[in-house]
Amino acid sequence: MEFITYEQDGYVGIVTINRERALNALNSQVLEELEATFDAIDLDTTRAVILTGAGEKSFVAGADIGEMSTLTKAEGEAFGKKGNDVFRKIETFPLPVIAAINGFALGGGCEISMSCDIRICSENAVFGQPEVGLGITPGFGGTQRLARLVGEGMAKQMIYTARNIKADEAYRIGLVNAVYPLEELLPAAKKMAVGIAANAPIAIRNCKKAINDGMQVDMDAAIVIEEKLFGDCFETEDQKAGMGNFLEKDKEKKLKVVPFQNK
Ligand code: CO8
Repeated sequence: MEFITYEQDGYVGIVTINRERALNALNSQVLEELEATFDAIDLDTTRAVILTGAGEKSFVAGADIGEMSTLTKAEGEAFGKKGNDVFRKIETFPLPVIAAINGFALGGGCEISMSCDIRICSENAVFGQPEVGLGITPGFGGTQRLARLVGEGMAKQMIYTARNIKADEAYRIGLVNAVYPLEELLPAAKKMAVGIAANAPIAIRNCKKAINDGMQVDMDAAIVIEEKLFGDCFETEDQKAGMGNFLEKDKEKKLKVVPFQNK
């Protein structure tokens, strides 16, 4: 891998986009390496993933403008699909993914953060969808996920004006859950990931699926999705251990890692 580094810290996987000389902009190779990295994450020994960018200035400064500048209509659509496929993989990844946004999150950078489950950022983070200034639409899910996250009116304002917003405004509109001094961002992301990892892994996976799938359908269908995934937790070692620990008053007992494939 040239542009992605992966590190495993206990139950937590840390994926870093590492193309600092281009502010971690996403070209085809970065997207391919990102996909291969997520494909290789061991679902039996990992319980949460952090996605961040290398350096102190940028999370991801967007899709690579140089690479996009000469695309034909068909190639543009194919490039959009390439990004969308990877981002959808992250969005539907069985484990929670926390975006630790350490600087610029513009265009495809804002979009990849929105495919993660949880976004936290540093004080120097800048968010925006500058695409219309470049003569294109947000093409890695921005027209869809931003409206779902911050509401249609605010999403339209950000996309039509192409105006960047700072961390405090991103926090105010609910685009990020918390803002930290830069040096505290990764420790905060790790602390959150470790907290998630201490809970029952099958239950966490089912919660992610229930929320993701339920948000796409009406409430009658959504609660059926929840019922199925709730029922699915029973008879698992997670459920037996989780409730057993409570009933035995043994809160210190760690929940066993259950192989994902055998759930
Ligand atoms: N693509 C390629 N290279 C980039 C990008 C990018 N998105 N962003 C920064 N770089 C490169 C610069 O070209 C520069 O390279 P070099 O040193 O070789 O000249 C290097 O990174 C450092 O950048 P700057 O010198 O510009 O650094 P500054 O601190 O002066 O400015 C900014 C930082 C404000 C972030 C500035 O670099 C910038 O405006 N970057 C572009 C931001 C942007 O517009 N992003 C959106 C791109 S469009 C997009 O993401 C669409 C997604 C959907 C695609 C769908 C496909 C069909």
